[in-house]
Parts: sequence; structure tokens; C-alpha cells
Amino acid sequence: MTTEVERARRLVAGAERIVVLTGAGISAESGVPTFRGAGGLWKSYRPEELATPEAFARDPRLVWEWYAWRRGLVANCAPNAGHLALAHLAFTHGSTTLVTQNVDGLHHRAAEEVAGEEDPRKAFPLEVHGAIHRDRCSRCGRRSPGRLDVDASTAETLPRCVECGGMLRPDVVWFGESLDPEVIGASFDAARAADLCLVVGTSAVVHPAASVPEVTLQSGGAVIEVNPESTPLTERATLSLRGSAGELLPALL
Ligand code: BV8
Ligand code: ZN
Repeated sequence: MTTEVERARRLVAGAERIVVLTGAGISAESGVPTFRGAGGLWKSYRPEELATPEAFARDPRLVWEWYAWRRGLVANCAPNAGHLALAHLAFTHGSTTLVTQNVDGLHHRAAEEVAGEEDPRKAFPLEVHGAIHRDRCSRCGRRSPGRLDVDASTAETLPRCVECGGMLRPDVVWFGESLDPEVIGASFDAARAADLCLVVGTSAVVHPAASVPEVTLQSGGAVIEVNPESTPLTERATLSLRGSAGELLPALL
């Protein structure tokens, strides 16, 4: 065990309140493509091109084809050792708040897998960018469980709201759209109160989520980054561990 991991273990053991921010990197070892890594592109589209209200207005069929593909892919993936280690931390370490940018639901599934007698909700994350397995009506806002067999072959076959007939969309936050103020508010409250922020598998470029570790630093807390590569956050992190979430998190926690 490297001295760095040793130091990080001591920081975790000594922390009273922990906030964790995760990104696509924690789900990479489960087979979910990251956004900026190899395989992040879908049919040569950059995520920023498809994950916008403009793209949905322009071509809802194309956007739904992309989300139906991702929904199917994620449904066949399972939480990995990184997700399980964080769920375990949330059950065993007094005050731990998980915040995720991921819409894949793998943190929830890890919580259910690890809970045992515990209430799994204790390890459910704040999903600041929503969830891909849920639909939301683009007219009345009604939420409903998402179907795995969305037929995106024509605009006519796209899913409709049972209440108002409006076009359904995945219940995720698109670029240019504001986040749910309660969810991002709770994330920043946890970051402000934390004496340690653990940042796992994110390129730390998408805002406001990328500001979570900054808020902990501003309130005098420490930041541990886990990532095989350096990011814009690395120079300000207290510790930046090079490696994968699936390997380092079980060793760390
Ligand atoms: C908003 C849901 C009000 C949909 C997503 C301030 C400055 C600059 C820009 C802005 C700003 N404020 C607002 C903006 C605009 C924009 C933004 O941040 N743009 C960026 C691109 C510059 N933000 C917004 O639009 C947000 N809304 O601010 O509303 C507003 C509006 C307009 C203008 C002002 C204010 C909404 C953002 C949310 C968008 N929705 N997802 C969907 O999933 O389809 S974002 C999506 O992309 C993900 O959720 C995630 O957040 C992001 C991808 O980042 P990562 O998860 O970090 O993934 P990435 O592939 O980049 O990196 C993976 C990392 O893992 C890498 O570092 C890699 O090395 C590492 N890794 C790989 N393998 C492993 C690993 N790590 C560990 N283990 C491994 N095995
Ligand atoms: Zn509706």
C-alpha cells in the first residue's frame, strides 16, 4: 500500500463528515462508456450535441435513439467494487453524503446490494443530473418509470404522457438546463459541512457539479481525488491518487 493510499486512509478515518462526488469514471469498470474517454462518442455525436433541449426539439427521434441505447446498456451493467465500497462507507461512516453526476442508477443498486439489515436509502446518492431509467413529460412534468423498449424508429412511435399526451423525455438534466435546486442545494450544503470531499472518476469540467470540491476546500476541508488521469482539480486537491475506482476505493475505505 503506497504511502499516498496510507495518507488517504488516515484522512478518511479522521473525517467526521464526508461528501463524495462521482462521475462517469466510477461506472467505467461496469462497462458504462464515459463521456470524454474512448468510446464516449455515440455515432460520432458528442454528448453535448445530443444532451440539450435544442437537440430534442430539433430531432426527438435521434435523441430518444441515443437514450434508448444507453438505457439498454446500463440495464445490463452491475455495480462494481468502487460503487460497493462507497455504499459500504455510507453505511459505516456516520455522516457520508454521496453526490453523483451519473444517471445510470448503479449507486442505488450498490446500496441495495450492500444494505443487509440497514435502510438502503442511507447510501442512495443525490443524482444532480437525474436518472436515465425514469421518464418525465415535457409538457406537464409528470414523472414515470422509463420503458426499456422505446421504439425510436419514427417520431410517431415515441413515448407519450398518459396524463396529457405530451412527449416524454428521459428524466435527466440537459446542458443549458438548470438542476433541481433542492438536489444541488443539498449537495452544496453537504460539501460546505464536510471536512473531507472524495472525488471519484470525474473530469471535473461540468458545472455546477464540478464546484462541489471547491466548496469543501473553501470551508477548510480536504479533497482526495481518485482518477487514472489528472484533471483541472488535481493541483488543488489535498491528495490525488492515480488509479481506477474499482481498485483504489476498496483499499482506501
Ligand atoms: C446549468 C445528464 C444553468 C445527461 C449531464 C460555468 C462555467 C462553464 C460552463 C458552465 C458554467 N455553468 C454552466 C455551464 C454550462 C454547462 C457546463 O458545465 N458545460 C461544460 C461542458 C463546460 N453546465 C450546464 O449546462 C448545467 N446547467 O448550469 O444551468 C445555466 C445554464 C446555462 C448557462 C449558465 C447556467 C447542466 C449540466 C448537466 C448536463 N447533463 N448529464 C446525460 O447523461 O445524458 S452532464 C454529463 O457530462 C455527466 O452527467 C457528467 O456531469 C458529465 C461528464 O463528466 P464526467 O462524469 O466527469 O465524465 P468524463 O467522461 O468527462 O470523465 C470521466 C473521468 O473518469 C475522466 O477524468 C477519466 O480519467 C476518469 N476515469 C476513467 N476510468 C476510470 C476513471 N476514474 C476512476 N476509475 C476508472 N476506472
Ligand atoms: Zn404530461
